[in-house]
Amino acid sequence: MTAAKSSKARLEPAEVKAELLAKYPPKVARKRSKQIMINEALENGTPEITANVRTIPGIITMRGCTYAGCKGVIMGPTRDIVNLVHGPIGCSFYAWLTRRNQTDPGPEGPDGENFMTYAFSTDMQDQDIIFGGEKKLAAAIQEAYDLFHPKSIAVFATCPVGLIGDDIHTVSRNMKEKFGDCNVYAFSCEGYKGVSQSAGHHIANNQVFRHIVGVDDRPVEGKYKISLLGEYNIGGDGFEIDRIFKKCGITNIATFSGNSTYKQFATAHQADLNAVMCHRSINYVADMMETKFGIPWIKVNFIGAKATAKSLRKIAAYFEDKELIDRVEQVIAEEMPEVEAAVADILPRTEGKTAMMFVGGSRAHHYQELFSEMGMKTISAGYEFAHRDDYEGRRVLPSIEVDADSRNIEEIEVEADPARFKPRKSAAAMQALEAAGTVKFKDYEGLAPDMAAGTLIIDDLNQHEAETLVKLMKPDIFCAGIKEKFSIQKLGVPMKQLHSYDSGGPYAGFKGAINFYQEIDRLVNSKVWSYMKAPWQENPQLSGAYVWE
Ligand code: CFM
Repeated sequence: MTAAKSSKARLEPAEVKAELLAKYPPKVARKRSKQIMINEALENGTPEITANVRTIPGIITMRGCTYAGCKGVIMGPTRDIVNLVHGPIGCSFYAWLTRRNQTDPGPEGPDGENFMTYAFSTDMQDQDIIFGGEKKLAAAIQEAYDLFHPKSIAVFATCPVGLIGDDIHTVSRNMKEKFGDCNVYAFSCEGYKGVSQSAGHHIANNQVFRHIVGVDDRPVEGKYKISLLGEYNIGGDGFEIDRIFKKCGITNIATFSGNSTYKQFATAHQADLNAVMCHRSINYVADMMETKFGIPWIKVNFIGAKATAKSLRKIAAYFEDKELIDRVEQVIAEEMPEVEAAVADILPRTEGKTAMMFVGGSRAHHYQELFSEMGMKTISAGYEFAHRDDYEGRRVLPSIEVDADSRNIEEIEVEADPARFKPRKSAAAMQALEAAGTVKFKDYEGLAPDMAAGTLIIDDLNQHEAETLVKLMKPDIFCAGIKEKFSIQKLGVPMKQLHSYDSGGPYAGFKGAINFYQEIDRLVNSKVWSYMKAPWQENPQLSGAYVWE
């Protein structure tokens, strides 16, 4: 690349793609090429992207592991389940409260059950690896039970547990029977089980569905009962969404799993609608609940003020109740003026600026709503571990190849519950709602159709490509996670973590949108990172180039 070419105005997307691949050996370049897509609107959708495949060894991926997806993401935010990690202490320590998922002490007050601040681990040692760790696990479950008398204990397997073959499920079942008043179950979520944390989501979904959802039939009161699936209360997002639901008169029985409790999951089968926010992490539970209990699901998004209004309207339209429809309109009318005033304030400083976001399996899509409200364009985005349908829409599901890595993850066979299956709406009523265009069931369009033609969509971005991309396209802001943060800032570009939010939040809902506008305005208009000059830029210690083959 020559210096003259580094101006973002002159680089075509195909040239950027070629630059990203230029340093790879040919075989690696061929593989990566299929995960880098130049977006365009085709007659029947968008181009096909390769996703949810193994990262090529040697590449520094942004991804996490299966254990992270199960223990950290899905089960981490529930406050009154003891999460006991069977494995070496590091797996527990590094999964401990780094995601900024918040919780509310709940009706029991600040002394109520909240185990999130503890790191429970069996602290496996060499001798456990050699002689087996089942006895140690049983003792740890017993110790947690004696100390806290929790309603539930969840056991998580880390890599060595799978390698030595400890039977964590039998140990858990035996302890559950022994206690009688504590639900104990285990997750075979060894880090290596899948190609990313996505496999961990699936494993967690299966066990939550099998062991918790529907175990409590005590009735939950409420006129419009929903559950919110795939919202994890990072930076208090769930608090803001719950505030809005409450104002609308909507009862949120359970959030999976931000700010949640065991009882919420146990009673979630009583909802009349499942609203799915992060589809990637929780779609399995939504599908299984529909089959077993007859609860339909719709896709929602509470990231972005307009998206929030749209999602509320969808929920109201589903219930087909004038009182709720009017109430939702009233809430939107009350909330929007403050949002509009905030947009008017920041727009002159943010309009026309560019953003890139590479996050997980849904936020790289959802956050584009907030940026477009600020007049900012997303020039490149992608997921770490999403599947093709998250890019291209649910309609591609039948054409996704199931490879050995995916086949490795259990698919539960679910049937309608003989006593409790109750279709919430007739097939005709659901069709009528879809025909009216207000509600679409079990559907989502994916990230690609929402992005402009000529933008770059990149799956499983890595360290090398992130740096190259930023150097070539010079976005005004780059959004990703802690592993990317400092290398991007060293390139002189502001960086915002969209996993933990660094600090601050909420960014969901109406009040969250205002917080986000102000934070991004501050970041894209601060010049501080452009003053950065790394010492090696002036005084290089090494010179030369890599030569392949
Ligand atoms: Fe769903 Fe998430 Fe995400 Fe995710 Fe995650 Fe997360 Fe994420 Mo980090 S559940 S897929 S596994 S929205 S922890 S709250 S921010 S990568 S985009």
